[in-house]
Amino acid sequence: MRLSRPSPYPRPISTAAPAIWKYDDVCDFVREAGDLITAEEAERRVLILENPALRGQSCITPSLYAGLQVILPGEVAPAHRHSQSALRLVLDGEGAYTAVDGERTTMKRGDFIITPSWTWHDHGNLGDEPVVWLDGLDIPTVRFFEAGFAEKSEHKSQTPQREEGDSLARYGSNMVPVDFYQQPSDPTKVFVYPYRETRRSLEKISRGTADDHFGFKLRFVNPATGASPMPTIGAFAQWLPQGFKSRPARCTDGTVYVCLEGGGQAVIEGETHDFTVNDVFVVPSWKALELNAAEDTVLFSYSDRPVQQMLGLWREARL
Ligand code: GTQ
Repeated sequence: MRLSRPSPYPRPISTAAPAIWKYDDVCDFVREAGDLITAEEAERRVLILENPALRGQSCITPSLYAGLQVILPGEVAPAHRHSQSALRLVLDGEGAYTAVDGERTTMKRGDFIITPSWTWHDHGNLGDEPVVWLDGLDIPTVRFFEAGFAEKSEHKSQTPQREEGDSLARYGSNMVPVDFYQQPSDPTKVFVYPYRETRRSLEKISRGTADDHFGFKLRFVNPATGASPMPTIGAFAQWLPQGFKSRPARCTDGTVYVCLEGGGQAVIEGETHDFTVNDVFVVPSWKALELNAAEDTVLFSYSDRPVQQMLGLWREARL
């Protein structure tokens, strides 16, 4: 036994550090990884973006994982499923697909694709160039709860059961099957949110008045419930018009940002990080973030916000 005072801090002091990964720099490592090992040998060939203050823990925030996955022409990342939920944000190259529970989707740059908990998934590259995407998973969250299961399929690739686009037509076109109902904690059956549509929405609303703190920011939802697409990871997209300078804001969800278009500066607790296309940066819990856009900029982001909200813990402060 130990006598100690269980003293909560007056406010969060994150163990994670702010950090940025410049795509130009990591690109060489991604290429090198492609030479060292095949996707099949690796099961998943991924460069983990490890938070510099959380060495050896394979996480970018205490609750979330981030990695850059690369798949070369002709390769297959074999089918498996696990308790951990995953998102993909396609960054570079064309011609890859990901298959989720029997339906393939062609991966296009900026597409936000999900593989909810315990769904079968495999990836393949039918094109003629390497394809790179960012993986975001809730690995540390599932590890915290000691609730993880995983299973490999006996088949390398899933045989498509439905035509490409079936899920989007059935669940993602402002309609759902007539007898289909879900709880907010159920993951969406829409497993791709095409960038073409995200961008069109952002561009359209950007003609209005920007929010002082967030510019034009939307959250991705399960259209059947209005809740987060997956219960453990929330995802967002925002448009910052050229010249926009946000006011600072803090939130309790440590957040991973990816620049899809444009570029500018992320000022985290007063420290400036220049970002441009495909750069990834992380803002730990309760660190103040200011965003400056040098040109019209699109940011994708993800965090554990839905978990904190379900637990009644989430807070935000607009400064
Ligand atoms: O694509 O299934 O980055 O299982 C880490 C674990 C990707 C995946 C990762 C995974 C995957």
